[in-house]
Order: sequence, then C-alpha cells, then structure tokens
Amino acid sequence: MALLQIINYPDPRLHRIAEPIARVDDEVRRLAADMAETMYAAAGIGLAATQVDSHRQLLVVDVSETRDALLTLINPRLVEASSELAGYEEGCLSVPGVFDEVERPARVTVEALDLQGEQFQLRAEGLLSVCVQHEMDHLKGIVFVEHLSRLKRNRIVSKLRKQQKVL
Ligand code: K1U
Ligand code: ZN
Repeated sequence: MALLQIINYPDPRLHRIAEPIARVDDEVRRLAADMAETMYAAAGIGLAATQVDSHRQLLVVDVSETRDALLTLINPRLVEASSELAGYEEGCLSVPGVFDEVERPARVTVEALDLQGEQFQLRAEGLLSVCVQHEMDHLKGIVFVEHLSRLKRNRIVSKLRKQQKVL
C-alpha cells in the first residue's frame, strides 16, 4: 500500500468531474486501499479520488471512533435526500485549517458498487450523511468552500495562498 499526495485548494484539478468506473478490478481495489491508508494517516473521515488526482468515481469514508468501519463507494448515486436540512461545521483535507458550517439534507440514500462490483444501498444520517455528501461533491468537482459566501471563499483563498508561500 502507499500514501498518496492530497491536492490542496485552490488547485484547478479539484474542479475536474470524475468519470464512472467501468470495471471494478485489482487496480481499482489498490487505489481504494491506498486512499484508505492516506485518509487514516491524515486523520480524515473521508477521501475522494479527486483529492489524490485520480478522476474516477471512488470514495472512502470511516466516521467511526474506533476507525474500523471503512466504507468504499464506487460510482455513488444519490437516490433520495430528505427535505429536512442540517448544518455541520465541515473541514476538508484539501483545505487545511479551515472549518465552516454547511447546510445539507439531513438524511440521504446512496446507491453504489462495493469492491466486488456488487451494488448496495447506504442509508446515512448524522456525520455519515454529511461526509458522504461532502465526498460526492468532490467527485463533481465541488469543494465545500463553494457552499460558502464569495467573501468567505476569497478570504480562505488568500489565507491558503499565504500559507503555501511560507511552506
Ligand atoms: O477532505 C475530505 O474530504 C475529508 C474530510 C471529510 C469531512 C469532514 C467533516 C465534515 C465533512 C466532511 C475530513 O476528514 S476533514 C478532517 C477533520 O478534521 C475532521 C475529522 C473528524 C470530524 C470532523 C472533521
Ligand atoms: Zn473534502
């Protein structure tokens, strides 16, 4: 397994739209394993392939406290979203040090393929719902700061550019 490099906002590669995966093979399983290792090493609760510069519809999440409930979703598709919204202070491994509240549907049902290429449905609420929606946004080229006001986003971009100059 290998640790992958995570792209930082505002890199334009974060805005690429991911392609569906035609066949779940060993290469896809290896990428999923490397993404999981990268997510755990970065203390994240999710990671989308877009963030590691692979523009395929693949994401991993683990919102458990024990870090032993890994979910891998291939070609995830939103089937149902509640009309009730919920706000959560989101973060992103591609936007280090930035947290802000985003409102999303409180509950979602998502259909996806697993690592054997079998279809399954995930009904999510709470942090899992927030995280799956956040990662599905990445696959559409959307970073969570794009749900914030232009003013907040501009402030975040200049803060990150200053940080990147220092490093
Ligand atoms: O970069 C990512 O997409 C992963 C991101 C997922 C996420 C966190 C919080 C709300 C929505 C989506 C992270 O894991 S950020 C890491 C983090 O600091 C965090 C960890 C646990 C709970 C909350 C934030
Ligand atoms: Zn993110």
